[in-house]
Amino acid sequence: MEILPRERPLRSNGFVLASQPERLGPLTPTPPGQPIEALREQYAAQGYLWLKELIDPALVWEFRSRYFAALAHTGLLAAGSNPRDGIYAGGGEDKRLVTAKTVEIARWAAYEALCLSRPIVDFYEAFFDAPVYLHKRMLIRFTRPHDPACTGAHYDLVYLRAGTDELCTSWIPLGEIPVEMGGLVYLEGSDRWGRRMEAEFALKNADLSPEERLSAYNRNMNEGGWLTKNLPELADRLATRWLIADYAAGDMVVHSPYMIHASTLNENPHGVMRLSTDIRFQRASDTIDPRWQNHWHPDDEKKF
Ligand SMILES: O=C(O)CCC(=O)C(=O)O
Repeated sequence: MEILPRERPLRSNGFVLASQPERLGPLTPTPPGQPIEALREQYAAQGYLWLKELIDPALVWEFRSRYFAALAHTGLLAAGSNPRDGIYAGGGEDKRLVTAKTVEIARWAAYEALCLSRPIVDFYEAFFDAPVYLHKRMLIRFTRPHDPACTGAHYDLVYLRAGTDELCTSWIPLGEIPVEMGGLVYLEGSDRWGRRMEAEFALKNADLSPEERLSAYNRNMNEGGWLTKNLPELADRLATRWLIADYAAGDMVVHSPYMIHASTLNENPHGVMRLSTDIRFQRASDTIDPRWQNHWHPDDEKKF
């Protein structure tokens, strides 16, 4: 993917991502059919794998249709639009109904079945060389166009400190998510910095109570466990690039719990909502963070 000068600069939480080549670059795709040893090496070197064409796109589109159809009664979708397209009505949805329905969807067997579809489980069993566990707390997010709140820069272990660090997040686009629709962006080389930061936090947290030491919100962390919302400043400070991608239905990105990532603004001009899920896998025999052993609920953030 060539990073051409952009007509509209990428934005995140009100900050503009610098577009010069030393601060913005392409995420490296991994084509299908690579031997597992090569995938492990690439993951260790990059902190992520962008697995192309892993999942049957028809399954992904079917789930996207079902997801938005289930939310149609809330007023979220543009009148007369096809749920598969996920076109935002532009406002006026009943937020209470939206929350109730998304809590229900997080418990759907059909959602879990998608997350446990054969190619995903096969990949992880080969990658970990062991039977795997899917964390029960699975997140599925839709992003309204021009919603200014984007995911801030963070690494996932901040929320998962009570279990093994040998775990992976799968970030799965549920539909097409071109750069302009605000998919995940990854900070190049940041698995290394994430490990260093976590070691520093561990030292700073040493005198806290065991419960507080695990907390993403303790006095040594920023609000919400995020490192910052200022993505351009972080890339400058670490002299590195944000890596961007046009994600397709059927892709799955696997990232390490130390890899720093964030999201950008969904600027789709036709009102198309971004839909994605992020789920976590580890060896079934390793310690599991108990806070992740229940279905997602909007109030469960308090546990972290
Ligand atoms: O989808 C997003 O905006 C955030 C996802 C995320 O933080 C993750 O996959 O760990």
